[in-house]
Amino acid sequence: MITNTELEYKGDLYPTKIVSYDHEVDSVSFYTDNSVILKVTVLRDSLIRFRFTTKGYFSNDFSYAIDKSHTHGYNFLEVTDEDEYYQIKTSKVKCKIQKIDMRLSIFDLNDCIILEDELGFHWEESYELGGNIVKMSKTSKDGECFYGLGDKATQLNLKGKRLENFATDQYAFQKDQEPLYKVVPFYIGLHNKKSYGIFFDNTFRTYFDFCHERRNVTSYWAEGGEMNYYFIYGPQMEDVVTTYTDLTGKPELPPLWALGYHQCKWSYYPESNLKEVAAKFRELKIPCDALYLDIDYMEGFRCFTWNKEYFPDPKRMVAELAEDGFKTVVIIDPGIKIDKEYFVYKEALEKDYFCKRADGPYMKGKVWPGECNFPDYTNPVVREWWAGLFKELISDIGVKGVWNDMNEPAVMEVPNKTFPMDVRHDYDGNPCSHRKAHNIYGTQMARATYHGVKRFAYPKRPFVITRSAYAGAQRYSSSWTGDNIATWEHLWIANIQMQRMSISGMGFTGSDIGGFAEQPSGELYARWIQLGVFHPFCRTHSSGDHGDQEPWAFDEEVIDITRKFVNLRYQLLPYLYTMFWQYIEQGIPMLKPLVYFDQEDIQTHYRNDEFIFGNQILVCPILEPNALGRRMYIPRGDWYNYWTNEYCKGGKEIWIDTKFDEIPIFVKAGSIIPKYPVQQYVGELEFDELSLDVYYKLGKEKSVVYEDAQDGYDYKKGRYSFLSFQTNGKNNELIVQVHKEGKYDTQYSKYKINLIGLPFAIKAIQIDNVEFLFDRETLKKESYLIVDKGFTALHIIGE
Ligand code: MIG
Repeated sequence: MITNTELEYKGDLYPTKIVSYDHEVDSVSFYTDNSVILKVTVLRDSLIRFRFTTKGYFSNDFSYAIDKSHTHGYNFLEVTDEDEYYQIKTSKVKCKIQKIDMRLSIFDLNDCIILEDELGFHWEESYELGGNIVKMSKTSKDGECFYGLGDKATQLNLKGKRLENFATDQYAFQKDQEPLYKVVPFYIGLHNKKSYGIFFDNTFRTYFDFCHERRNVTSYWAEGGEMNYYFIYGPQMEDVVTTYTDLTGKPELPPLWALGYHQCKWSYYPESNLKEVAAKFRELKIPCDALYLDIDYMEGFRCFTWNKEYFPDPKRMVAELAEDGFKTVVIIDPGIKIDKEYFVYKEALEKDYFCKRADGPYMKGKVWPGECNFPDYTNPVVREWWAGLFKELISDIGVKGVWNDMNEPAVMEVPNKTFPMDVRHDYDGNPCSHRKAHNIYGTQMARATYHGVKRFAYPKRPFVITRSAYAGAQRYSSSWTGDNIATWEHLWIANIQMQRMSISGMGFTGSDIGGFAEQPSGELYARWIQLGVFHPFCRTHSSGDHGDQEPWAFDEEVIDITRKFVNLRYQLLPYLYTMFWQYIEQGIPMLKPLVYFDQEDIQTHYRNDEFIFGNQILVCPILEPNALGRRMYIPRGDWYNYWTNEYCKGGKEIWIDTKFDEIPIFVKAGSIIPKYPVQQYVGELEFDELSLDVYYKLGKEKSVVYEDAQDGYDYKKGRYSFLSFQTNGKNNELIVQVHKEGKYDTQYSKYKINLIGLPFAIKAIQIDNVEFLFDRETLKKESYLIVDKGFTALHIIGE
């Protein structure tokens, strides 16, 4: 482990003078006389890879994180040899590499400095283990802020922090605790109103220091592997995040039910208990789409088996739940019980699929089933075998989703909580020790699980959730933030973690609502549900050992609040689904911290609590007990209070009163928010109207609505419906224009248009230039219109 003095370490080595370079297509390589090579690859005008070796040659280029289908190609590339430096210029940036010491700096085309080496690349040789500890330091600019890095339990702006990336089962983690379950070595820097990103694609244990050790220095280093990082230029944070997400990949659309409300506990058993939970949801009319089986459903915690005493006929049970609209999701852990009678163990042993120690014996560790061996998911043959194991669960029994836990990997009763570092891994044909494979083990497990579930769920879409993840895991799986605690502080943490995951490419994430460890008060649970319905993944989960955490474990008021907010989530499903579609298509984060929303407003740089849900809804949770309201920052622009429809001008901090059954929610003026009727589960109702909440604004605004069959793959063949709306508000007129794309015909035939904030009384309405007859009195009272969906222009004309 490296301590505070890493940058001053006397034994550090540095590149010497550059003695030659060559340029081949998109790559320029620079050679020093001490065998360092820097290979600069221009993937896009604003995406440049920097890869260093100290050996005089590069080892095989392999990454689990990079999505092979990411788009690359640049418009312009020019390499020039100046007196003191080489310059690589694209249509977005200039990169200068100093001849004397290989230090580099990057400028935009107006010569504004974006990123600059301090010591730059340096390294420490590691005699014991071989290879290098690779290090990088950059100077930090005045007022520079830092964001990203996945699920860190600390302030959104990482300035002043040192963070560690080493996937760890961190039960009941605390604020600022490091490291946690996931590893996303990607950060965003922001200074002079310009954003850039750094993705340090190195799976060894990594550290990031954002002006913690030294005020003007940002550094990052790894305990092994290569100094291999990608620089992404913005200048908008959106450009950085979407480019990063494109590079490391996007998921496919989840089935819509996966965006519903999920209920989990450790554990629901036996069958009658699970059925009671299901019945209670329907009785109380709290929508719910998925129920989870934690480890007790298995026979002695053996994966792919069932405890027949608790669940005598899983297939029948799963089918009965399905009839009532519930999908069943089951947990699967990586530890395979050492048991000669157990088919999974026998097969893996026979085929030699388990991880081995350096000297040959299988890696043995204790987890829930007792002594276990662990499949080497970094071996493609093992992944294929693992995928095949899901046949019975998915095809025969009808389970709809799989939950991968303990895949950091977690091992019990050992001080480092995981495998010893000498364990060997295939690493897809690049054999290595656990030092290198540790951080991606969980992702490779989730990947294998995803392929299995997908294969057997076909033609439906798979659903997978994982606890551990490395950058790129979003291609395969959703995730949750692990074992949090039922405290107000953890509600604060969850809010930030989800925003951070969202801008770190891994948007389909949620926290254990109410807290996993310990018992939430009704008030805390209510406040958590009020936030949780705005997280892409929305699940209540608890350890179950200190009382119940279903909504009805609390009093009537909390039950009503839960229903009200889960109902709201179900109404907003088309909005949420559209967010998801923008995420999978364009890499746009589903949750946007205020700094992402408006980086030019420095008021946003240190905000933590408020965020934008999708593009148009501003949400701010209540994070304290007994709150009668709170202070919050309304970002620049025009907003409406969701509850009162009152107009609110942004760009200021305000106090807002709230009731216990509300949290501050604002809608951007000009928006059109689509809503479905409340359903108890996705697909319960057939309905003939899509509600459109139209918020008047003086001027123009765009809104979009993506829909499809809600499951299956027809959307990839063009069977989707994409509506783009443009609102244009004038002093005495509101125009709504619609453009439709796609071959999917939605089930409804009408829009119910709710007019909000009109500054005038309506005199006339025209649809596609034809006078539309309406009942003045009802319109005045209800302020909505029912209109056939086929129109292209709606004119609302004032008195
Ligand atoms: O050692 O499966 O984070 O969600 O309920 C605990 C039991 C193992 C940890 C997971 C949690 C799950 C629990 N698991």
